[in-house]
Amino acid sequence: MENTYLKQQYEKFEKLYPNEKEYLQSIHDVLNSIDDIIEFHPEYETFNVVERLLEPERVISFKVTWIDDEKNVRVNRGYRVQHSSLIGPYKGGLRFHPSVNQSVLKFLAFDQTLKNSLTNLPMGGGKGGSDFNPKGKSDFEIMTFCHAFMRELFHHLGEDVDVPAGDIGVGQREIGYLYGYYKKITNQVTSSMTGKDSLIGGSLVRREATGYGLAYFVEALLGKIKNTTFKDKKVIISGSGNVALHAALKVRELGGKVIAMSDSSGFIHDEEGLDIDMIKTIKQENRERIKRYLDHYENAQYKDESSNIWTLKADIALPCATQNELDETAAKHLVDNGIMLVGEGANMPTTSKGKAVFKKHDILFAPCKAANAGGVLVSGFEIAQSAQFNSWSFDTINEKLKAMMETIFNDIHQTAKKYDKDTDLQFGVNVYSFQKLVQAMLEQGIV
Ligand code: NDP
Ligand code: 2IT
Repeated sequence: MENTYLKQQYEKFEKLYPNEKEYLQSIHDVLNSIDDIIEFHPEYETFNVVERLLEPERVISFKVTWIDDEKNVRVNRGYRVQHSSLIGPYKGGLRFHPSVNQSVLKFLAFDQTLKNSLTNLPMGGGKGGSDFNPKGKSDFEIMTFCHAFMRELFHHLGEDVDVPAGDIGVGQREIGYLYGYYKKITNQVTSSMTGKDSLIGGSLVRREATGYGLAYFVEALLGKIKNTTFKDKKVIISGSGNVALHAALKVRELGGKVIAMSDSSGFIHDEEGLDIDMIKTIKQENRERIKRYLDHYENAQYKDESSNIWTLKADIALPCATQNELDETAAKHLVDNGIMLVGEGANMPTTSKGKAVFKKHDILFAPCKAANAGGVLVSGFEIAQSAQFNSWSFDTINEKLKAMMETIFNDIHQTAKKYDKDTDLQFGVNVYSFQKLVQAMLEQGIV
């Protein structure tokens, strides 16, 4: 970063939030891109847009008290970061994972604000969650916790205020419990949460949207830049949750071969291609470890260390588990093994040094804010359908999703080209979304 104003701002945030390393990482990533265009925009400093955009509008933290199956009284921390309402109500998922803290949620909320601006729907950005660990909890405990969490969070929600959805550890089951309780205590049936089952007012394709959207984005990138497709490409996908599974299903449909997938304990590998339906049954329906795949396929291999998935040889890598899961060493392994493209399904899965390796070696890179925007896009469709008192068909939504992922690709690619950055989509996504938000900010004066 060269620009003095940007450097001062970054240093200010470093001093203010020295322990929030994920948040600092995500803002550094964006400021680095803005550094290349700020000379054309003196108004950024005049109106101090950087500090105004980086600082969340509101950070809410609360205590969640609940009772487990053994009648122990348990306490967890709950949060909602309402980052920006510049272009609409706060919108973004809830994460239940022991690693959740304010830094993680601030980075996620900041990135969500930029991501949501790509969708052309009126959605601001937010993120929330808890350090509650859903692993090993009974269904009753999950429901009890969701109710206790919502007992605090409901004060801050509303269809025109803040509309949460799912993220790690929060899927359709948890959204059902959260939404049911919200409805009970507010006596309102509104689109105050997305990701619901279609039976209770949710949208078709929301479950599939992030993974499918990632595959559509990568397919657009492959076609436009390399004149090729997923067909016959070997693909590694980390994670085996909502995003990873639906990415795998769509990659398979598009003719690619998924040779490895993981969970937080380890990864499975089969050069002949994995049975994605079996993984779905194991992980989604039975909520078991991915290792159980070996019970059904003796020829597959299982290794304990999930990060070693990146030592495999493949054409395409899709990190779909969590932040900073793909570091410099992993990136070097992928490059040495001839990787052609990396597409980020998770939020910030590649470390800054990992990204630098891919850039140095001209590896095609689909950055998360764009590549995983399909989930929140279909959340936006869910809000639209509720407002219309209507529901759209699977095919209609799927086609809209595909078309919008292609539009997002074009928008950020054009931005990169405009500034002679060729295929640097990391630059393209940061600059495109930042400029949009600054415009929205300046429209509204100093508020
Ligand atoms: P899920 O909870 O459904 O799945 C998460 C997967 O990642 C699981 O396989 C889990 O393994 C693995 N995982 C989680 N934490 C770690 C860790 N610390 N180390 C290794 N593996 C880990 O979550 P989603 O699929 O919804 O989310 C995955 C990523 O995609 C996240 O970064 C999320 O923010 C992002 N995302 C999600 C969207 C959505 O609509 N759901 C939208 C856009 C982005 P295990 O089973 O062992 O826990
Ligand atoms: O990171 C994300 O985009 C999500 N977890 C989905 C957010 C949403 O509101 O659907």
